[in-house]
Amino acid sequence: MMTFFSEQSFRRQAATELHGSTLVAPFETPRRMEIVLEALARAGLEVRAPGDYGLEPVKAVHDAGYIEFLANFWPAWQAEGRTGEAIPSIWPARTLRSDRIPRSLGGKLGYYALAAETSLCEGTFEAALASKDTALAALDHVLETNEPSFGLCRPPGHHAATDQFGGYCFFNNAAIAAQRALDRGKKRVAVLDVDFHHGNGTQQIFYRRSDVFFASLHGDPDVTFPYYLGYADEIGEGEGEGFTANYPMPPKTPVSVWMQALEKALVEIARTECELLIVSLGVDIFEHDPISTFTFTRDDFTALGERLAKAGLPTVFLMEGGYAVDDIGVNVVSVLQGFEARGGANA
Ligand code: Q9C
Ligand code: ZN
Repeated sequence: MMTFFSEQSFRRQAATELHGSTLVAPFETPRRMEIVLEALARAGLEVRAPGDYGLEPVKAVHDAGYIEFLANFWPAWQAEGRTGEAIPSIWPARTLRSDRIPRSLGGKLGYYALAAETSLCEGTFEAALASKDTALAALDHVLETNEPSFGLCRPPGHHAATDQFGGYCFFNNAAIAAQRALDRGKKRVAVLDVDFHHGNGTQQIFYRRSDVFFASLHGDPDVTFPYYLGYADEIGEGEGEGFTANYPMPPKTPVSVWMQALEKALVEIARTECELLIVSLGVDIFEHDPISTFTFTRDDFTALGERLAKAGLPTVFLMEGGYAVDDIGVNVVSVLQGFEARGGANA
């Protein structure tokens, strides 16, 4: 399987994450990438650098003001003499107005954020660009060869909405890749999100559309981030009704139960006649993940890859979460090797 990664992903080196009542070193650390790269090398998988796809594919999914905000924030913040990382502390919450975008950077920060754990710092925009380029290169490889691919995206993307960052995400890599697949002639694309957290951003971006089917298996938002989206009764709206499917599950859900939900999602993907599968591959469903509560073992990741291969679709895997740093490489490679072992995509 061909894999893609950009060294520019290392340019985000945030020092802080607001975790409970304290600032901690971010769970989403660049070290994650080193561990995955080592595992890819051990598995003999080739890693290529993506080309520069520019901002057009980003504009096809995200709001222009939001992109500009991310592009300009850090220089503007520094020009105000502020040296620390930026953390939002007020939002246009339910009882406030959201039809005005404040001129103040602090005001903009809350307007464009959906959570407070994700600090803005130097290099964040550059890393986010590299991450979407990685996704796009992985997509193009599948479109051009019909063989599967893996985009080692960092930062992750699935929490990023049309005009909001958060949950360690800035640009929605899976959505950007899905949109490009449509623009390059696919009639309908499936995004299957197996990250522990609900893919709220991907869902929001395509909620009223029928050309992308979105399915997410995740920790029940009643007790898990992002809390305010990902319930089973969210099935899409208007044209998009029937093109979103959510499978929330409680803490400690047995893998056998998770696999039954996967079967249901795959039935929907077949029903909706999707021509391409984009897997939002979060390995934070691992039993020892420090911020998650599912129970996957290494062998379960292999079984997941094997099962996805049986879907028989051209497939792009894109990295999302996974914070058990020492195990992230083995877990990712297990999925990819399971997929390949079953002749995934084009045996
Ligand atoms: N401070 C992804 O997996 N909050 N994002 C968790 C730890 C945010 C996860 C609590 C979790 C975001 C891509
Ligand atoms: Zn996650």
